[in-house]
Amino acid sequence: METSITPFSQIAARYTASVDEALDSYSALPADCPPRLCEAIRYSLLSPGKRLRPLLVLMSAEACGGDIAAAMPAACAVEMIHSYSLIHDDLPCMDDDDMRRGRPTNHKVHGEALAVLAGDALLTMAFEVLANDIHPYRTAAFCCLELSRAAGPTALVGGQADDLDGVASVSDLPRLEAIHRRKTGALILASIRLGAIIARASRRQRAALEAYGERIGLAFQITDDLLDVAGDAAALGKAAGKDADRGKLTFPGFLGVEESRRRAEQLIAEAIAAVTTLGPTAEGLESLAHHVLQRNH
Ligand code: GRG
Repeated sequence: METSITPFSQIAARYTASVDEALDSYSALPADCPPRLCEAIRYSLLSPGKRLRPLLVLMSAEACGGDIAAAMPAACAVEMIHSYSLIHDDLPCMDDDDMRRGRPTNHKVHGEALAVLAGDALLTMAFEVLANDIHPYRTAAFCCLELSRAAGPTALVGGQADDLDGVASVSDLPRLEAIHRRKTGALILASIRLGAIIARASRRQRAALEAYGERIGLAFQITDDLLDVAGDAAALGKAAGKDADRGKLTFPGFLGVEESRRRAEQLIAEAIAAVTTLGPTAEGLESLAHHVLQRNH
């Protein structure tokens, strides 16, 4: 008998419309926010990204028997942080990119100053959303702590700082992995932990999710590097081949394409093995893990 696996796009569609609706509502800011700033915020926040991190929050909560609606503010908060980091990453003083998600980058449309402020606003809004909309307050405080650590100087911001001067100084694979664990992995892991916190996951559930999250984060970065080598700019919505142009050290640069692919496959297999212990409620996380390997953008 053939076993039918539900395609990821179909599983993701169960969540993305409500995530987009919630992001739309959170960014419909009152008149005290200057309209130009509001437009710049919404330009990036509502642009068509994969919503991978919000999906991880919601699917992790669901995997632990939690309520998706209760986790939605946290799903939006991580997307706000992600969106701010992309706006700032694209600035001329950082990666200087013209295209993101198939559209001109925020500063190309709104100007550099407003793009910086839109990023600042999103970073701040993320914590307001958690503090205001996660209940009870104690859970909100845990969520704020988790997200602030993942977005802060020892994780996202620190990883980005290292990456900026990494062109010259990264000389070994463990160091490259350490940078990506902070720059990309920390927010992915935090997304999973937020879902677990809100769903009041047990110690056993948390351990399975941690093992999953660590592997997914690294595999995601490896496939990101592979797409930069071999991806199609139209599907990516941004230029391909930029890492090599900038002399950036990447996983394919260290390991070669074949070995990088093999490594990503192994990480994904381990991630899936960890999360299947949670039973059928982890279907979404399993499907997302397969998708990380198969994605073309
Ligand atoms: C500026 C503090 C600061 C941090 C920037 C996000 C980031 C750190 C750098 C982006 C560079 C990059 C390509 C990193 C690889 C992993 C990554 C974050 C990819 C983009 O995430 P996706 O693929 O994007 O989930 P979408 O557009 O689908 O949301």
